[in-house]
Amino acid sequence: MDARDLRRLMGTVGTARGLRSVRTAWRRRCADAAGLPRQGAERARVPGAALGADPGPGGGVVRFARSSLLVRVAAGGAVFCGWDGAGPEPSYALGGSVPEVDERAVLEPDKDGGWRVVSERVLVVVGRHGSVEVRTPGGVLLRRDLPPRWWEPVAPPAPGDSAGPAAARWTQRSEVPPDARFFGLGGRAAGPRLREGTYRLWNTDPGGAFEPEDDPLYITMPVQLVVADAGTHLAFHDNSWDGRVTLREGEEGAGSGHDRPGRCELRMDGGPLRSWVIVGTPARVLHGWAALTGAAALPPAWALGHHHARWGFGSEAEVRRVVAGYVERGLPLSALHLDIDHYRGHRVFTVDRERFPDLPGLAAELRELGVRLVSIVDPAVKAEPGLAVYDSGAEAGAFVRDGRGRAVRGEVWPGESVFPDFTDPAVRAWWGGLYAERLAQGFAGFWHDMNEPVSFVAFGEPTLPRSARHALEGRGGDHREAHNVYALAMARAGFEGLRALRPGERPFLFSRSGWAGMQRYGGTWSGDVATGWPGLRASLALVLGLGLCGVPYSGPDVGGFTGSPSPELYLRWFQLGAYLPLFRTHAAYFAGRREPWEFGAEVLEHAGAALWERERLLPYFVTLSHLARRTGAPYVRPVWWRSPEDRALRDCEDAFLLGDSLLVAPVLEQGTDRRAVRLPRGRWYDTATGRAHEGPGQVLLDAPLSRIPVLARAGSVVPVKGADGRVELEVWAPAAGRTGGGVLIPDGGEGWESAEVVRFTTRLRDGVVTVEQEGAREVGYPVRVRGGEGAS
Ligand code: NBV
Repeated sequence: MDARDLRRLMGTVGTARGLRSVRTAWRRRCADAAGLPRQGAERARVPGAALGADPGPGGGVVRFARSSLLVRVAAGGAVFCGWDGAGPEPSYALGGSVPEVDERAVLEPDKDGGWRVVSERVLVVVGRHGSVEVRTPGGVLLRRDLPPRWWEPVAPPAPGDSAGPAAARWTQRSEVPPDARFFGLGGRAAGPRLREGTYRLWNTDPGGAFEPEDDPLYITMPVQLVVADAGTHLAFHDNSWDGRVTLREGEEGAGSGHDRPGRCELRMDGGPLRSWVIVGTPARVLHGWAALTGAAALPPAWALGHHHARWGFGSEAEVRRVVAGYVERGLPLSALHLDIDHYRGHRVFTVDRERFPDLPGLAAELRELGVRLVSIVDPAVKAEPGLAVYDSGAEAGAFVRDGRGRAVRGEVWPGESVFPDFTDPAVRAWWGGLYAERLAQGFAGFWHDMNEPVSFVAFGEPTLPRSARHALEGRGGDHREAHNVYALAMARAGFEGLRALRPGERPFLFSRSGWAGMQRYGGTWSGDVATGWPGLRASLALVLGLGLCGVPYSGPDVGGFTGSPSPELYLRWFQLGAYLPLFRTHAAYFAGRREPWEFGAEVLEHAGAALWERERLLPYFVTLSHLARRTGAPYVRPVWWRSPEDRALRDCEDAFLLGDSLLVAPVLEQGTDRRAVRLPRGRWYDTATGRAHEGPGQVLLDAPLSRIPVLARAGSVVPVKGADGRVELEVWAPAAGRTGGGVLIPDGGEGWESAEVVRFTTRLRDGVVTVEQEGAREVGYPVRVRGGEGAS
């Protein structure tokens, strides 16, 4: 029993739930003891020597003494490697289609008995014993995978052993350039730069609120983004099993002047050994990743405004009071979220009619005020005959079962519960249909929670037994393989259900847990971040890290999930949140209030300013949401996005780029009214003062309580909402002799109509800033020129 177990156990001792969670933990242990293959003696296997190769489209198969390797370069330059017959499909990560191969890529013999695939974008060198190097076309090494090693059961399962053969574990070590930095692996609170250490690949509710050192969290992904002088690459191991990644940074000129490469070791408990590597600039890599795993869902425009949530609003009257608080103070509000307390006894797809007697009426009333209602949706269904969702699910055989065919029971908020098997297409269709009830209640958006999935246990892992059976799209398998894709498949069910129910509207959905490819269905949020300055820093780390894994839409619980932030901490969190895609205040019922007026007049004034600035930037945010969908570039990008070769920027974790035009430097420390800001190359204007600063370099900027430093790139065009509500262009003067530009993607807000990209170019001619709109004689929007006050 570890510290987390003990914490959990102590919290539930003596309660009915506590007793049930002891029972669930015990059941889970027994189920796994009986239902999982026994891990007997194992034998190590390596590929052995290369014997020959069979060229095929985009590459071919290299045959080794004890294995084979399929190497294939896709049309966009992504490299696929699959050992032991593994191909790209079946995959939960891919967006539904395997990319076409690069017909011009050819497999040819290399020196020393190895092979290589030569293509336009990348060179792949397969060593005689199974190492795989990915190099730039010019031959610069980006990544070297050493020959893999499998651990296989020596003996077949005993006759009558229903659990089947034990899985083959495998290990792969890789080397990267000595100066490389690692990012990604899903949502890691200690990031965005991943320090040396071991990171587990197993989606986990940390229980209680998490601190930066808590790991893993709700979203893990075997996706590494590696940034080095030699170039940037993304490596994805398409395998949803439990695993561990150990990272070690390299060192230049280590020991007797030799470089020590960065290292990464991946150990998986089972599943295929296959990977994709995408190389290029960060923008190209993320574009390639989106092409592989699917374009990000486009949130409706209202989802880019401010959201207010709370676990424990308690009643319709309380909801009205909070919304009125915003309205009376003239503060913009886009959405209000109802948590599990609005359900009847925490039962999903029900309403507590005593406390919420007329939800459709409330929804309509709020809609008049421009506020949408968003509903939490938990996957666990109370195991209660007579409950419509339970009955229809039981009849359809929708719930996850054990090896003996009985529905697996767990303990969640409504009590003893069962869990839909979202890896079954028929179950997804059934579940998707249930959102009709939510739509009828007036909800416009959906917030998936507890989908790691969580089942409370007094000891052991708070999830389903590893032996639980899953459909896995008809292939059949168990929870060891299904666990990490459970929430991804739930998001698919919700998204597809909503599309069918409301074909004219784009669904708004965000999910606590997920996996590679989850962006196809929606976004995510931080989960239960602990209130405190470290939690504020973790909030930014999560958004940046997830963005680099292809999930562009996310944001934290502003103010933190627990406790009561000081007015200063609340304000700094609010100011950061205003520049993140999901801008939502949220907290637990046992935490202090989070309304901006609860922290005194000064905080209200400054939080109000942040809210209005967000409102003003909405056309920019909408444009960024479209760009994320079209190009794979996250709204929130690390400062090294356009200059990954700048090593000082690679290590900068306390600021970010919002799109191409803005650099945001939040205050992450208490008692600060000035902060250092590291600038990428080029000229940047402090948007508060108009003063110009030249990058690369570091500047010290004022950060009074009233605002955080935000800089605009010289030459950029930022579409904003003017005083009359219409779009206007804020143009930041280009430096002398330079040009600049920007885009606007105007959007109706909720439907599927395709939006045209409007492109602008800016110039400084004879001291005058000019703007041109592509394909138009005149610029079709009011222009406001800023900056140009001279450099410092
Ligand atoms: O549904 C209650 C909470 C929710 O407010 C929070 O945002 C989720 O992350 N939920 C977790 C379950 C309870 C956690 C203690």
